Amino acid sequence: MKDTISELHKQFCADLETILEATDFQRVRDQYFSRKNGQVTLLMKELGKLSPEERRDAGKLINDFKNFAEQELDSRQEELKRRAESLALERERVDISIPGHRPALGSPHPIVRARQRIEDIFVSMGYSVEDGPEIDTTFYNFDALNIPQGHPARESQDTFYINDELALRSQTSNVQIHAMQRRKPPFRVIAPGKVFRRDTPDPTHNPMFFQVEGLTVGKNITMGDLKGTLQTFLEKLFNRAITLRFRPSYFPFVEPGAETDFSCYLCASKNSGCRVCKGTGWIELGGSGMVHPNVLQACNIDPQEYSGFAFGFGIDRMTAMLYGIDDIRHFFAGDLRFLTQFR
Ligand code: FA5
Repeated sequence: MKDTISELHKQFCADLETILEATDFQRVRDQYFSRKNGQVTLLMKELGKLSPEERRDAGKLINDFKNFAEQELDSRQEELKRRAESLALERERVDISIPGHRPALGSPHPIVRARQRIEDIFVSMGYSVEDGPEIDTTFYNFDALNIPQGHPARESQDTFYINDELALRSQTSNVQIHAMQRRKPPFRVIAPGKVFRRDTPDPTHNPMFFQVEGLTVGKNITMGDLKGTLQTFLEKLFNRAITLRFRPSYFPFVEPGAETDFSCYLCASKNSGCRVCKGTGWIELGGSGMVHPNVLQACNIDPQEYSGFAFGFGIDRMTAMLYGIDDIRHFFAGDLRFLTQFR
C-alpha cells in the first residue's frame, strides 16, 4: 500500500502540471476524488481488506496524501483564477495616452437661433410667448379671423387640408384667436411657429416656414403703439436706428391693415447698389394692423372697450437677413456643410 501511495503521489504531481485551465482542473480533481472511481476513493475501499494494524498506517498515509492533494488543487485553482483575472484586465486595458476622438457637437439651427433672439427681444418688451396648434380647425384658421367662405386664402391650392374641417395652419394668426379666448385684456403675446402653404420653393419661399405673430390688446391701443413696438424690436434686433413705413394693405382680420417695411439695415437707404434692399432703401417685414372688431367680438372681447394691434412676419426670411444668406431653401436642405457654419 505504501508503494502504491508513493506512486500515486508522483503521478499526482505530474498531473498537477497538466492543469492549464478550468477543464483540466476538473479532470484531475475527478481523477483523484470522484466518489465512484477516484483514485483516493478506490484506495479507501482497499483499506477494508487490510489487517487493523496495516489499516491504521495505510489510513494515515492516504489521509496525508489526501490533505496534500487537496491543498495543491486549491492553490492551483487560485492561480487559475488569478491568471484569468489578469488576462481579462489585459484585454480590457484602456490606453489613456492615445488621443481621443472628439465627438461632433451639434448646434442650434440658424432659424432656432434667430427665433430665440426674436423671442428674447419681445420678452424684454413685456411680451409672453404663446404656443399654438400647427393643425387647426377652419374656425381658428379662417372663420374667427374674419376670412369669409370663398376667400382665396381658403382655397385648397393655397392651404394643405387634412379634411373639410382641419388644415395645416397657413399663418400663425390662428394663435391670435386661441390667445384672446384664453386671456383677458390687457395682454401682449407673440406666437412663433411653423406654418404651411402650397408655395413652390424658390429663394424666398418654402412650403413649410416659420412665422412670428404678435398681438397686443388693451384700452386705447393705436397704430402708433404698433409702429413704436415694431421699431423698437427692429432696432434691438439689428442694433441700429431704423425707420418704419406702412403701406395700406388688406388682411381680413385687421382694419386698417398694412404691409410694414423698415429702412435697410445695411445701407440705411443710402446706397443705390445695396444687395439687401436692391437700392430701394426699404425691406419688407410683413403684415400688420389693428385687430378687426369682428375678430375681437368672435373672442368675446368688447371692441367698444378694447382695441389691439397684430403683426406677423417670416422668421426664415429674417434669419436669411441676419446671416446674409441669399436663399432660404438652404435651411432645410440638410447640408451639414451649410449648417455647421452657425455655431
Ligand atoms: C400673413 O401671413 C399674415 N398672417 C400676417 C399678419 C399678421 C397680417 C397679423 C396682419 C396682422 P403674409 O401672407 O404676407 O401675411 O405672410 C407674412 C410673412 O410670411 C411674409 O412677409 C414672409 O416673410 C413670410 N412668408 C410668406 N410666405 C412664405 C413662404 N412661402 N416661405 C417663407 N416665408 C414666407
